[in-house]
Amino acid sequence: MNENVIPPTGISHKLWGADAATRVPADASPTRFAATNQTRVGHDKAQHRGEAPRAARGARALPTEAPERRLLRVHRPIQQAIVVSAISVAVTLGRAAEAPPKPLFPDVAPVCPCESLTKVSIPNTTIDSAAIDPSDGSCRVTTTVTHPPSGDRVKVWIGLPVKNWNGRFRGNGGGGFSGGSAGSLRGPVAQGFAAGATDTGHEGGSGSFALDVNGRLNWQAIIDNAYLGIHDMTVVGKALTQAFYGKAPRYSYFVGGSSGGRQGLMEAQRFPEDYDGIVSACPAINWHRFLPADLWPQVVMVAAKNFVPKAKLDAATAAAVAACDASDGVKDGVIDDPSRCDYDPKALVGTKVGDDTFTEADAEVVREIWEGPRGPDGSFLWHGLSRGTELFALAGTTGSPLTGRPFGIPLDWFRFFLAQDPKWDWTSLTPAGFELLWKQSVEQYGVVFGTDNPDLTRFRDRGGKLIIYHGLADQLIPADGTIDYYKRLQQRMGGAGSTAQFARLFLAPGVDHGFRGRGPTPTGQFEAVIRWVEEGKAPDMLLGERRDQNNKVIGTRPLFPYPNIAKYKGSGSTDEAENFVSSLPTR
Ligand SMILES: [Ca+2]
Repeated sequence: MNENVIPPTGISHKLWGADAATRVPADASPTRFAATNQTRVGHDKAQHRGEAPRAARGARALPTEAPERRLLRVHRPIQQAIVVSAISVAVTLGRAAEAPPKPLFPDVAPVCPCESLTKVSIPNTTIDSAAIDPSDGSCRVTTTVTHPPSGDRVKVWIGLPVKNWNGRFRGNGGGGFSGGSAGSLRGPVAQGFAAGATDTGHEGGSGSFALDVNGRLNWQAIIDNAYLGIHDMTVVGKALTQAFYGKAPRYSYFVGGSSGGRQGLMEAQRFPEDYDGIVSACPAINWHRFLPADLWPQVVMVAAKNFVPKAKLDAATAAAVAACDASDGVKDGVIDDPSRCDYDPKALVGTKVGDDTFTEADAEVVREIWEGPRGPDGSFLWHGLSRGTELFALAGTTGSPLTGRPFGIPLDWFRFFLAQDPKWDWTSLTPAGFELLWKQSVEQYGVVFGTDNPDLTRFRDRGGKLIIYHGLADQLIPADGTIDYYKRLQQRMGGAGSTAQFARLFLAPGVDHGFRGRGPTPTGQFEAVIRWVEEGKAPDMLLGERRDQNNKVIGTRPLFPYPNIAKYKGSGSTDEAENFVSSLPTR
């Protein structure tokens, strides 16, 4: 990572990073775009080695699940220096009781020594090394892919189990600007998958790769990161799998969250032959729109000359939850459907927040953050953060007197992709200037980075299956953008029924970008997509779990395919899934 381009804000670029830890509950769970609250300081050497950050390493985990769990890490309002970060998704392979997927080929064994894979010929690809990893006995291959005449270098890491290959390939996604990490292979390889990951052409999580040494846009690097690197990884991974076992993988899966979720959907849209099943968590789709929108809270505070402290933001979130919690029939600290909550922050004006008093100006800032980016004429640009969602990740502040501290990834987007000036001063941004740059983002990068094409005809026609899931209290990527995309998918692919034959969306109330929070965290997504692909059994429900600090399950709730919601039957514990039924929301 080029330290010179780290924003002075202290915000970690690892945010959506592949290396970011996923803190998935002990034996369950999902993939995510990890949001780690990390400072630059805490962002230790282990991450550069592709390992989980310190906090994640301390988490309890089954050996085979550890890397999966690392994936996600959710933002937790902690101290100031905290930044929400990453998002690397990983779908966990499941609870302790659930065995790894059964082998598809009996008695399969490598047909050549690991080291001999250096002789495999793949177009435009150099095999840098192939050797047994002493830590787990798997065959690890590192390769570099290029795209002549460009001199780009896309690093690809492949892990191949020497014993007990299950006959499948699994591609693993990254987070933020990071394409992925070698460390993400460990869990899937332990589960018997041939697995791949890639740096998508640049190291680290900074967006500085967008500019070449002359300060001009480096389109090859941008394209490698936006879509080509993941496809390269997939091609190389399948070729090496074939060479090592003498058989192609029977099925291939992609798992990712946040940027990884975007990568999964990108594959379905651009390279539908690559994967049979895709699990896409809190996907960073609509990248060209939501990412610049992530700077909006700072633009609002600058324009208002009113940087709102975290305590007031938290007070507004808590007040919204208190006002709207019970409207879904269960008072549990979770707003099941934030779109039905219209709590007005003006109700807080005059109340004490610590030694401070909530003002009209504070209420207006919160209102504009909830509303989302608007042009100076009031025109809709993008969705805002939902009521009940933690606001500090994007409306971060620091210092005394308070000043804004933007989230690093959107800041990099403005600096390197839009203003194309590493020294660009975000504090100079007016609402009118914001609209201009937002529109530039849409026009200049929509086709490359947007990943919002709803035409999945080719993916569907070859039997592809897709599970998307998103937390409704996502503090970095509003779930409304994913809902928009899914609705467009339904329209394009023949309606709700036809779409549900191959693509389903599950929304998780009250959970954030790291799949933490008061709400139920989805579990079993990866098993579900495998079952869907290989046995034709579509997932009618994902089990959501809530865990305490000791990782003990303290509540379960069913999650049904969108637009269905879980409705309380009216009797029995609201912490038990069996007391909820699938229902269509009434409006
Ligand atoms: Ca509730």
